[in-house]
Amino acid sequence: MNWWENAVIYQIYPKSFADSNQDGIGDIKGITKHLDDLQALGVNTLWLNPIFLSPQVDNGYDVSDYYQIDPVFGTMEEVEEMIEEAHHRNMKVLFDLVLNHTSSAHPWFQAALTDKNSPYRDFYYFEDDKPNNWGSFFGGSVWEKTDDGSYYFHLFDKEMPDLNWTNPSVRQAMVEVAKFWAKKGIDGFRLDAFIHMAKDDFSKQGKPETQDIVVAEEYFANLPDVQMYLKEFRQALDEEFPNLFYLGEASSANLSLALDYIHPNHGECDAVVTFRYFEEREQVVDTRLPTRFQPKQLNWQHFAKTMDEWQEAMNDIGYPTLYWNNHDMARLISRFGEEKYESSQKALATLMYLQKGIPIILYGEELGMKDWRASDINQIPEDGAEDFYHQALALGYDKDYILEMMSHQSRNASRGMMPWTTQTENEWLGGIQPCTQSYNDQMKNKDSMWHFYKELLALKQTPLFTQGSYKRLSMTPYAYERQFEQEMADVVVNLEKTTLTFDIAEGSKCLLLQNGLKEGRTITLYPYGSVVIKGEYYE
Ligand code: TEU
Ligand code: CA
Repeated sequence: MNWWENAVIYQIYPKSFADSNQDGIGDIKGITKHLDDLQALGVNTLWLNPIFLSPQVDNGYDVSDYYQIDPVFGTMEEVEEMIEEAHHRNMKVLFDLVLNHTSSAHPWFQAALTDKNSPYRDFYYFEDDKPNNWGSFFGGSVWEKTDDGSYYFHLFDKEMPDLNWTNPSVRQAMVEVAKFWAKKGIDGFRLDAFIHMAKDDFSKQGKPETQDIVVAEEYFANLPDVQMYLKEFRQALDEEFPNLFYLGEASSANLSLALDYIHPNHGECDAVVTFRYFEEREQVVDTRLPTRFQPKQLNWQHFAKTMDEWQEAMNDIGYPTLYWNNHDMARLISRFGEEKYESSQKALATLMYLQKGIPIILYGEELGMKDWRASDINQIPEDGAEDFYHQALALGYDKDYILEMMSHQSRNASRGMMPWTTQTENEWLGGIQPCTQSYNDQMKNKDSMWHFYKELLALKQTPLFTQGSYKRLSMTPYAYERQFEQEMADVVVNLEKTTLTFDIAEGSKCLLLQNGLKEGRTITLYPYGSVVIKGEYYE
């Protein structure tokens, strides 16, 4: 069995996790200091968002040197110490590897930019004329004009030029980066935006009938060559580092592509993170305002159906990833069930993490952390934010109301400072972290979210809930069965506004009951109640 089949991953956004030197920004030493706390929670794998040298245009996803630690986070020695200390506690460490692009400050790009004959020119995509109308994920064209009149390609910010993976030297250079970190003891990589590594022919237009800029994903997401690059990348590492775990970020991959990416015979990723579970519905509060910064809600029916399809399809092949939150989306708890937020979060965690798959918990989720909130419009740098704000003010909305509404839709929504103590400083981000019960307070309270997560994760790490097969029992209530050898368990979660009752079989036992009541064999589940029942399996 591969070690990662039992992984319970904890995602750390380093800037917001723990600040050891009081400069207002989280750092490596802060992480090392809290390893015991994470071990006590029951997580066994850490994934850190990028910590490499970076101008921080996109919070570290713009790397200017893959071999150096950004001084804001600390030193190489501190990173080595963190890895060692994690390993002492039987915890694995995953780094975030940005393969698709570098920072424009990277020496490769600087060489490419200043000298057309430099061998690094071909590390990126340069064109004499603007070849198409493709749009960048961060707004505007993917093509940026340089001083000499040529254009270079960027899918994200203009300060994040895309690497040209058709160039063997690029592929080799990235293998070297991965080897360097594997030698430092890293246990695997989260492959950032890998689905974009291959691009289609630049002569194709987004929507041929228009000259408008179009985010034409069909030309730069999930193209077949992506799989070729992945295989080659992994093969180059496999011999020397056979136990590395590859967690691919495959945001827009559908189920069939995801199966391709993770199939054990393909030698690509071991698991992928898809964004497809979560379809959002707009909850427009005012039609006079653009929808971009207005509330969105999860489409539950879509979620329940999609999740079931992924669970079923991967049952015999591999492991889906299980998560509610990451740094690119608002925290679930601020999008759902806010009024009953404590019991709804417990119910949702039970539902999600006891399914088959690898849990990925975003730091602070175990404390019930809510979305960060801007206190000034200049803390929301997204395109169109200023306009929206002034339009809403002109319509008579209150400043705080507007900022709160907008914050949930900002890229920084889930990136607030971890509330270790009652003080939650947020210097790098500004704004405030709405006060959930702090870590310290939750330690003293046996009914706290933290204690609930600890219990849940302990359950998760038994073979029944890691290796067991999955079968959906019903969509409403959300109920499924896990089975492993002679053991089986049913997980039943009530997301309805009404109370449900049902009887459990003779001889079965209640492993976890939350927001419900057991009288004899009858279980009553209140809204957002959940129960885990363990029985024996008979064929
Ligand atoms: O995000 C990538 C990402 O979500 C896109 O690739 C996605 O496929 C696209 O928006 C289409 O839906 C990662 C990081 O998680 C994010 O924080 C970075 O900003 C980004 O890559 C660039 O490195
Ligand atoms: Ca610091």
